[in-house]
Amino acid sequence: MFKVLGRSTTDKRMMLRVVLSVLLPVAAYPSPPPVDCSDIYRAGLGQDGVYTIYPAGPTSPVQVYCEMSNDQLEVTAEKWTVIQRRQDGTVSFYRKWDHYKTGFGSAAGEYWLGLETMHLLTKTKSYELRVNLEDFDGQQVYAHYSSFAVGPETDGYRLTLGSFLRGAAGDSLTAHNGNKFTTTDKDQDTHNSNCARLCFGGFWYTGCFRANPNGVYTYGPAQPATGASWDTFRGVEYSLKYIAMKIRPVVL
Ligand SMILES: [Ca+2]
Repeated sequence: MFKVLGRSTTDKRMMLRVVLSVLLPVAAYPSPPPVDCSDIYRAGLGQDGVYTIYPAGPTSPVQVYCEMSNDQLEVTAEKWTVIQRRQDGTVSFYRKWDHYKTGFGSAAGEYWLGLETMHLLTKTKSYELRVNLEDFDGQQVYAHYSSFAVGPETDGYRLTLGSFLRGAAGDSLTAHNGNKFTTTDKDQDTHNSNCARLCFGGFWYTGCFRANPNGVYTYGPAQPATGASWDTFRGVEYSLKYIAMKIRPVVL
């Protein structure tokens, strides 16, 4: 029976919050503002799409794509925040340090969220990573990692990756663990030359890569190895149809 009389003040506040979350426009959140897509989902917004998050506080909005739907086997309140996506070649990823730092592209399409935002996100919560891939034959695979974090700019936005957990894509990212980020104008890789220039992207290059998600979008076979590739899926000389990197808080 739905009991109205005798409801405690706390209950009434809860009800008010639920009603407000339904009635208020998308931009109006209870404080603190959402930091990632999990927060947005908890605020009552459950559709996949573009939302605004505030990893650096209420005055610094960032547009992001949220994947809210669950996999069949994964029913969890933690939702995916897409940090990188390639799908049609409409956005150039051959960019300099400042662009990789602040982000570029469109959250509705191809984009890079930005190293500073990735750092702010991953320093406050523990995140896991999934990379979704598709080739031009329609094969869809993924690689799932137990954790993902990006260090501060003063340490070159170094990548700290957990273990490869599962996924038919195989593990092409562990080789990049512990590396600083390299762009055409900032060489922090272990190669004699600059891997961003050699491979036409920006990434946590080593000497140079096993995964090149930010390489050139070139529709399949790519020689030399400059495409958007994943070695353990189609090899380094194949540019994939779709690559997306996404993170969500780890359920403890
Ligand atoms: Ca180098």
